[in-house]
Amino acid sequence: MKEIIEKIRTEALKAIEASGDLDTLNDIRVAYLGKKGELTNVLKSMKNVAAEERPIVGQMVNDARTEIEGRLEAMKKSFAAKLREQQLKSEVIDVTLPAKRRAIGHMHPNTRALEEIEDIFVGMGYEVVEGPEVEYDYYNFEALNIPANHPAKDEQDTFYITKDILLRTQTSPCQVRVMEKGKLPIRMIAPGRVFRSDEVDATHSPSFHQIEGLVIDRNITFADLKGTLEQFAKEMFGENTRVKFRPHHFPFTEPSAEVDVSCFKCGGKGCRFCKGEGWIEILGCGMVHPKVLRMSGIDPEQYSGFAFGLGLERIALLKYEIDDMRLLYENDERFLKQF
Ligand code: 2NL
Repeated sequence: MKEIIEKIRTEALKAIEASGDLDTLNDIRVAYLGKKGELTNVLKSMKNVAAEERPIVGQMVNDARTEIEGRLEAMKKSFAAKLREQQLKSEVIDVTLPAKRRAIGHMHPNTRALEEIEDIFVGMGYEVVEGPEVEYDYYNFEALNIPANHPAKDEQDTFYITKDILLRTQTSPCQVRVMEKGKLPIRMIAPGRVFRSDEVDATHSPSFHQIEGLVIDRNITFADLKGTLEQFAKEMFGENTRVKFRPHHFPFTEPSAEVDVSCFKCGGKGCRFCKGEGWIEILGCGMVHPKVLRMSGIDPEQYSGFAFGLGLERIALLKYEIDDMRLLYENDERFLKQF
């Protein structure tokens, strides 16, 4: 009997030393110490042992059991320690590594140009007024003296929604709505998105932005228009900027003009930037046509006014020296962050 117990003890201890993981340790516990385990079986066969031997055998079984349990526990602890060590190694975090940079939003060149232009006109006492992008044909064309057969009304240039409703092709409808209200004098700019059925290229897009200006009061003359736009050009492009008014035609103004500024790169000598011209076109303008005033309920005998319109993208491209309008619509962060 003693030999059997001794054999079980050495076998169990050998198995424990040879085991490689917690599962095997558990199997060993069941095989030797479990209800049907080998040591337990020894106790069950005590009846075959002589009575005076029983305490000694019992003591041996208990000692073997205690020893095996001790080794199992020690082994378990060493496995847990090894596992922890592995985890610490594999999950190590280098807290000195630089953090990942999160891309944050950036001011768009259009917004920057818009805010500069707004600041200049607000500084001259103008109000900023916005209006709907979906408009009546009346406000977009009729009220601006653009008759039904005018080429600007061509369906190829305008996005019509119904016969009478369209996407505005300019922000003038916003100004017409203000004139209709009849509160005079008016000193306003109308910035906003406009739409034209254009193919996309370096200088065209079906959706772009315009800023129109309108001043109506008694005794407003072309001199007021010239002075205002000259002041604007100097504030926008630098105090040495000169302006040139070239006669032009718009249905809603009479007389009308296009305005060039002296090239702010070469000062007017002619360079690559102004294509050797020395001048760069920036806007169109004129004295509000008497018919336009009358249609909106303003008496052209009492009041006169001037108006102008400029393309925001065009100004942004010029001012920030961007050579392709498409860059303004892609919102590539690598492009935007340069402004
Ligand atoms: C251009 C020219 C212009 C206007 C817009 C206007 C508005 C009213 C009455 C009269 Cl309510 N005129 N706007 C006047 C002259 C020119 O825009 O080349 N825009 C891109």
